[in-house]
Amino acid sequence: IIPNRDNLIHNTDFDPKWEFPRNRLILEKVIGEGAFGKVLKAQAMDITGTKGMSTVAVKTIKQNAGSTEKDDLLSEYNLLKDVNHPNVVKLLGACTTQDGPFYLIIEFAKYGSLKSYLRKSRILNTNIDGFVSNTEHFQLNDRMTSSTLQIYPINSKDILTFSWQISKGMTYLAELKLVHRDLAARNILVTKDKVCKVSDFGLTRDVYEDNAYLKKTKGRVPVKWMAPESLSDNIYTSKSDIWSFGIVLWELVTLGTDPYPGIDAKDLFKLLNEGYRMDKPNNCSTELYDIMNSCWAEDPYRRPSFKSLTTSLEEMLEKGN
Ligand code: ACK
Repeated sequence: IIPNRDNLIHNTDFDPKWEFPRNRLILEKVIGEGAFGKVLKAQAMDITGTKGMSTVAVKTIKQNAGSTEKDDLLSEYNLLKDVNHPNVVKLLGACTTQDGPFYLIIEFAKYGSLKSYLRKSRILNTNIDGFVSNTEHFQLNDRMTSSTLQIYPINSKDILTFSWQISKGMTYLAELKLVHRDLAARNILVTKDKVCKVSDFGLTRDVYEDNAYLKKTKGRVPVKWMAPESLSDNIYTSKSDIWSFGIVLWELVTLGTDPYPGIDAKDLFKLLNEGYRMDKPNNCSTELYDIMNSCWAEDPYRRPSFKSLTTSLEEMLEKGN
């Protein structure tokens, strides 16, 4: 189906390789909603060579969104075209014709974000002595009742496996010289096979030359995941992604607790400068805590690379600890 010619005039986002006709997309329901963006569950007919209907996720922006949000989604689209890795979310297509809103079509992750998956697992983990340090109340929503989804208690091997998968996805991105800038459990998806995929590339930027992206204006800033040099000088590199990965490890071990509990985001920079770091969570091995701490080295050059982290996590998995 060739989109109406009139809709293509001035449409610089149109890319025949990825364009998907709107009339082959059936939107089902909203599965995530932010201030400016929305994620919907949908069915797509005959998408990327798959015959028949496939369940997909559609990302779009709300009417009240400004140009920054639209630009972020478009930059996510352009970036996803060039990535292909089992631990990075897959682009399936996009609807860019001007007879409707911009839709980014990505693979559907049955278990949603890693953050919500970890928190749901708590219901089943609370009886395991000492496993959950923080038993905040959390309810399953209608999309994920325990009868429709098999959520199992998470053990330390699962935590290592998830960490290893995320590290592999990030190794791939770092090799492509891509800096994610918003690596956090909320931006990692868990598929039906319980595979973690790095997602939400709205803030990702290509980095050239000195591997640093200097953010011009203060936008949305995920302070508790940010490296000190990002907080002070807006410097983002794969080494600042490593810092965020350390926070993700902490989120994993604590089954989705918000980092730096009880600490106000505005006080964090000073504390970090004074050398403050989060303590070892109760159920965390010294080995894994050493890894997260190495990600939080003040000097970016003293932090490990994703490649070496992948190897360390792999060795820990082999040893079975
Ligand atoms: O944790 P969740 O249920 O899973 O809530 C968030 C919400 O949308 C906002 O990001 C969910 N979400 C985002 N992308 C996808 C996807 N590709 N497949 C399934 N759920 C998704 C996420």
